[in-house]
Amino acid sequence: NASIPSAQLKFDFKSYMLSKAAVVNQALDLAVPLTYPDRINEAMRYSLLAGGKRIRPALCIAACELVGGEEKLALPAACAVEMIHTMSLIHDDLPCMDNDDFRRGKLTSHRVFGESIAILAGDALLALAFHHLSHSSCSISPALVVRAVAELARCTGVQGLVAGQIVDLEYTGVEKLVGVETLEYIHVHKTAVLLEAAVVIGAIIGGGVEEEVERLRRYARCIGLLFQVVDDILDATKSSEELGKTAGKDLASDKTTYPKLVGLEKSREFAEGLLRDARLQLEGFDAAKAAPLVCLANYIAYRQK
Ligand code: GRG
Repeated sequence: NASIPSAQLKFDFKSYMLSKAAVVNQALDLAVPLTYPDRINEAMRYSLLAGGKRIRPALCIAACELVGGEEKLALPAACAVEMIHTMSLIHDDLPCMDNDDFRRGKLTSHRVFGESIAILAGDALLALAFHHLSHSSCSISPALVVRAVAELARCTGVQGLVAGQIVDLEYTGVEKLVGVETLEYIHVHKTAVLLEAAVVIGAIIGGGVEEEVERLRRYARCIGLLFQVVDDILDATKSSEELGKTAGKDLASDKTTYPKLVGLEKSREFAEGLLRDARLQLEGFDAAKAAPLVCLANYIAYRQK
């Protein structure tokens, strides 16, 4: 711990995450009122308020605060990112994609509302995300809001989540392991881009200068890939008891993971390197203000699931 600044050691990460999640949950609740036509609003609310960890909104708000912006400035953007995340989960779970029955410990949207409503709930959340972001506080310059909208659009479409999903689908059911480059392409596009958008949009909305925004982009790229490498390591080191609970899902069989390609030791070294690089990007900032983002990177690296 000797190398960790005392401001970061003192920082209460758990309380920070709980307080950001509470603010975001309240704003998301207000963003989707139960108006006519009820069923689609119910479906949107069902997935949006299903209790995700709210990592992306926390990243967005933390980046905004780090460059000197207030929490409330970033709140619409933080909600917009979570709306995109939620819609991507709804579509990912569909029978034509991963065909999952459970998400966040609850039945998936299509299992509760049927496939048509689940697709439409995803579509509606996608549109609402941009609507919400474009209605950010009028104290933010319209030019910054447009930059944020462009950032979110890029990471959502064919340069982002959609690209990751399509390449992932191409290799689903293929027995051969994919190469490291393809695996990284899938991880970067399916997972890292949205974490990057969350951080970068927060920094833009908070009024960060170009150099700060780009430093935070590099931080986010590292933690985005780290998220998936750690996921792969956790999959590889799951106890046989835990594997039993997920029997029927293709955890151990056909999915390519970093440990399968390069071994557990090299995967761990890769993860450590990504965490180091992420933290390096934060070194130029005030240590106390950077504490939430340092702790978020540590959380992603050391989480147990
Ligand atoms: C975006 C137009 C558009 C379509 C969707 C289906 C699809 C294209 C993309 C799939 C994206 C996907 C499901 C990526 C996985 C992301 C991921 C790491 C999820 C888990 O994130 P956590 O742990 O989850 O933050 P919680 O539940 O806590 O929010």
